[in-house]
Amino acid sequence: DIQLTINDISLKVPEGMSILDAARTINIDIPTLCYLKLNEMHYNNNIASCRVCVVEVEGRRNLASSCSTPVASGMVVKTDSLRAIQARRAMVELLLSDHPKSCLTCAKNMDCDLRTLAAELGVRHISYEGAESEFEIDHSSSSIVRDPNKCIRCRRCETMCNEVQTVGVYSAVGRGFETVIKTAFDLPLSKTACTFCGQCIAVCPTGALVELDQVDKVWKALNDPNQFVVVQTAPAVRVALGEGFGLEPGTIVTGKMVAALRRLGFDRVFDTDFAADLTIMEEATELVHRIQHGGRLPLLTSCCPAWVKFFEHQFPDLLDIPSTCKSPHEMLGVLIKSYYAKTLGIDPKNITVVSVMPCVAKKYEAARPELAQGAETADVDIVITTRELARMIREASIHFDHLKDQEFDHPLGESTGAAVIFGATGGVLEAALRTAYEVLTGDTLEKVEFEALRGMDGIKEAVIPIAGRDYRIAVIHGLGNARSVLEKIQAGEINYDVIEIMACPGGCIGGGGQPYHHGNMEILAARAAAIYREDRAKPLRKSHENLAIKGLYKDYLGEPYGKKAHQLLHTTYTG
Ligand code: HC0
Ligand code: SF4
Repeated sequence: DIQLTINDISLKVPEGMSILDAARTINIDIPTLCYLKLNEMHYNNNIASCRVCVVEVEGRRNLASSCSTPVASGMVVKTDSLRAIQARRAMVELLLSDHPKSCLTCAKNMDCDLRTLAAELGVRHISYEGAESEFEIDHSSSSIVRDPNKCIRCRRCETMCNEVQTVGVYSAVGRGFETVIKTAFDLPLSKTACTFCGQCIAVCPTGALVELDQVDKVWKALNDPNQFVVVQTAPAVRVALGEGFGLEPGTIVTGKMVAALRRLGFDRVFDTDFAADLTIMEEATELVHRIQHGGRLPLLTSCCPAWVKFFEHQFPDLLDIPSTCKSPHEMLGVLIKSYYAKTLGIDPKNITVVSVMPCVAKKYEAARPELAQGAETADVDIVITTRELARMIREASIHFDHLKDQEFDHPLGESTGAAVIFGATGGVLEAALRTAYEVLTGDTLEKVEFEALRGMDGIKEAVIPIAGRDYRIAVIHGLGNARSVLEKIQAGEINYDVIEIMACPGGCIGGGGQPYHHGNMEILAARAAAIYREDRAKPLRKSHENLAIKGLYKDYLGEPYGKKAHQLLHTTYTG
């Protein structure tokens, strides 16, 4: 261990630790801006470019960046000297000198790390007059808006996209204050290999990367007397939406969310969880079908649109292995426009389906031609994120905290515990196993929890024996982890029967459209715990026990994986 002194406190820390981390062990906080470390994701942006974390080290002439300077024996550090504070303030002033002064109207407004830091450091004027840059704003995609003028060159997006997701959309060009973060050949995002996972948005400290805001489109539909507006909510939204109203991370707000959606004026409030149960019926039958007919294995889950776009770009030779199941919210959308429209006697053209998702890639997914224009109408018309829903609720001046719990509408609001766990990494396969076990053995599964599939490990594996056959299973989250496993499959080094892949670390609970975690990974853990609590509280915890699903097959769809199901619930991929 290394002994040093920070602000007159003597401490011992392991060799190699940074001054910043050492200070944090004794609850001394040093402000940071570009620095971000997310252990659970193996993400570390440590480029020391912003110099906001500078401290004084006795005997050194220059201030040291605490994030990148390792501790040394006998070191004497001052984190709060006037010189350090003034230097930090000067760095923030310099960043603000060429930053657009549109904070009042910026989408990141209350969530901006730069703005928070300026306030915390007491920046009261900007001494430097820098010309503001005039880059074009990239509106090319249906998921993400990129405003390079608000970029502060922290390179968090680059680290996330290149190292964690291994998509490699961004790179830094130039040096020092002249650095610009660009896409290859300066192409608009829609022309790159971007998967729209939105993880760059999740780590961007400013408004340089935000979701495409579709709140006004929803307001318009709600105010159109000719439109019957149906909303559905993803599993992960109910365990994160409360954070938008200051509730503790991990607070379950399902009932309040439903009440808020009714107050906003939606004609029906349905649950994507219903379609998650339906997905289990379709996907489990598809797996059994492949095994019985010598189809190609592994079967890959296909509910994550960023993951789908990733394999379409990166593994075009594997296009026949993903499940052909549409993602649950698309399934629910098409059922609302067909089955439910018929029940109501409404022309599907007069129905608007809005999905509330933890995800920004779902916006792009809903706009994919085969899901949006191939049919007479789109499966899903508008997708908003958890953050956008929180904004809508605030715009309507609803006191979220005071709402009384309400229930989803019938029948497309019925769901089991198996559906809600879709929101956490490992949940889709755990749900599938609960059903596969009972269908294949005819026995009752007493212990429904599959602990081996839970938790934040990037790649989890299990071998589960069912009815005399061993099922080899893998659960992966994060696109970099997915790439490494798929490359091994391509090379014939390993194989599985079925693999769940989610693009975002933690699964949907960590989606790019969720309230910002600002680097606090305990928030993801709290959301995951809430997902599993919600599952335990459900009277039914296996998808095939969902009575509304049974009714749907009986009255409308026929057999799982049958003709009508194929027509409505399955899709194709293009390389
Ligand atoms: Fe997910 Fe979904 S679980 S992708 O992770 O499958 O976004 O929450 O809604 O569609 O159900 C996201 C979350 C969903 C879908 C479901 C799946
Ligand atoms: Fe990379 Fe995902 Fe951001 Fe696209 S959305 S640039 S894939 S991190």
